[in-house]
Amino acid sequence: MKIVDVVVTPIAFRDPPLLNATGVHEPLALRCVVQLHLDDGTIGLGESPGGRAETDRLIAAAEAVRGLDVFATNAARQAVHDALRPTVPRIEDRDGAWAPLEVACLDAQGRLMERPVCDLLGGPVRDSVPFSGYLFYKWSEHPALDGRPAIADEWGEVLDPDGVVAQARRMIELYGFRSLKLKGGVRPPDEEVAAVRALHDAFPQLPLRIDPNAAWTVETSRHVAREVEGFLAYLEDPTGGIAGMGEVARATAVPLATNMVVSNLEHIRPALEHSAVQVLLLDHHLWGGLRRSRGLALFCEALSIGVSMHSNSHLGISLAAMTHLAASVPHLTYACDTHYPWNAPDDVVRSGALRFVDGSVPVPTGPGLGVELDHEVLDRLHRVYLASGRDRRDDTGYMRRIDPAYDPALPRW
Ligand code: GKR
Ligand code: MG
Repeated sequence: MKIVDVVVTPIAFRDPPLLNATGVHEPLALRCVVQLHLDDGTIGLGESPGGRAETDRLIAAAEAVRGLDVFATNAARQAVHDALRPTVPRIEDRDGAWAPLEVACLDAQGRLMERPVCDLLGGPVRDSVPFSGYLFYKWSEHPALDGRPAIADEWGEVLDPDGVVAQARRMIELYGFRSLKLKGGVRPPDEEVAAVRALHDAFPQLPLRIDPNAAWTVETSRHVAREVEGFLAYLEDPTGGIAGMGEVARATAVPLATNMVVSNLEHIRPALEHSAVQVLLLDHHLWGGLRRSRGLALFCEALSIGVSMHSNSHLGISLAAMTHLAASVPHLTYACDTHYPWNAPDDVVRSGALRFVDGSVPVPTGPGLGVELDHEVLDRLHRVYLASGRDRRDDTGYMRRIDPAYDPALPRW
């Protein structure tokens, strides 16, 4: 079965003002949707991070797979790398362009064989995949700017421990999450420790994690680790760099997790040498697709490194792919991250195939990813993208428009 065409559609969808260590989410998040057409009319879907550079790389990658057999994914990845290597030096960026194509190939293969993508990964080891409630400090609204009115959302302002607990309570009520992650690096570290402590007091049975995206020095990270030892499941990217993570790890029994210091194969050896990472977050968008991510999990299993999953603002094609992948990984030791609750109102997939039951997403059972594109929504989100004039994610630039003195330099504390 030949790939005869690949349609890449950049889209923009609503995102609340979620705070992180480098600024605040803009009113629109950017993604790309891939529709990969086979010669028999079958169409496979994929989703990737968006923006001008990402879209251009994806279009170039799509060109490289045109004419190839949809089952020849090893050769297709090679073709993408060969085509991009002269202009795209980072392997993560080349694999980032390949990843949504691999997902679309697997979706198309599954549709051809009338089997779920999970079956193409060896079949499920669980029927549903646990996700964690992803908590964020946030503003109550996107402030009025450029003559545009303020945009409020139903989640309100969250800037203190009580607000974090209230947000968690609502997330749990709506989705049934059985573990929680707080995006940190926003408030001074002792306030964030107070927030995770308040979460622990409110939900003593739930595993907790905090991720300040390297906003803390080694010393501050050690201090936080001492404060949370005993009740935190893991501490994610407390500080920057493999050596720094290693220094923190030596001082605490709390496992350190990362999606920042290990993001390609070259990082693995130094991470092991520094004993810097006890939990690795898979991300098929970064690591070149579902099959390579599954391979990474096997490697973690061999080395007794825990496995979780990273997320960024995303829609249902990605959620479906993440679910199929996680369902096929025996060594999934923590609930996966997902931003989906923040972005679900603008989903491009038809409702029905994806749902949360007690914090877990049942693996879609239809052929391929098991989700169908809503073409009306896709067209609308594409028009929103075009009208936005946006070409990249810029949390810092957006924050500086509201607070010109904002300094994104890390570590901050
Ligand atoms: O959405 O602000 C955010 C997160 O900080 C995201 O950009 C991170 O990539 O969730 C991610 C993480 O775990 O580091
Ligand atoms: Mg992280």
